[in-house]
Amino acid sequence: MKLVYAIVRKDNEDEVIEHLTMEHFSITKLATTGGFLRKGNTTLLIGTENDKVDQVIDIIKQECGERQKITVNMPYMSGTSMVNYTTMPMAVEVGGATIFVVDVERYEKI
Ligand code: 2BA
Repeated sequence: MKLVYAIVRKDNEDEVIEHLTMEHFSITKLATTGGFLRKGNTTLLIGTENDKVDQVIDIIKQECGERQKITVNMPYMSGTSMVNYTTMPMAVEVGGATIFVVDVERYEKI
């Protein structure tokens, strides 16, 4: 058995959850925040048999779309004599999903 952690954009969560549910996968949805952009994203936990992991990843790929570059204004501190916060435009890739697959040592429903 495997546990799939999929970090997806909020924009895509409904489609991913709907598609996975239709294919009879069980999901737990967590509201999470990306450490870099400090924006809300969604982490899905999907426990499944080893031979179904590829199907889960295919569904996530279908529903999350391509990665694309966006420009964000990142705050940074400039100046030495006094604290002066300003912003700096930076290209960041968003879209798609970040997926971790881990082994499940034990699985029980009590
Ligand atoms: P965030 O941490 O908010 O990152 C958003 C996007 O910013 C990332 O997209 C990446 O393109 C860029 N980015 C992240 N850290 C960066 C850095 N130190 N320098 C420059 N650019 C950086 P994704 O890679 O698609 O990640 C989307 C979200 O997935 C992340 O949101 C984070 O919540 C999670 N994530 C990605 N990789 C992870 C990892 N190795 N471990 C844990 N969570 C991860």
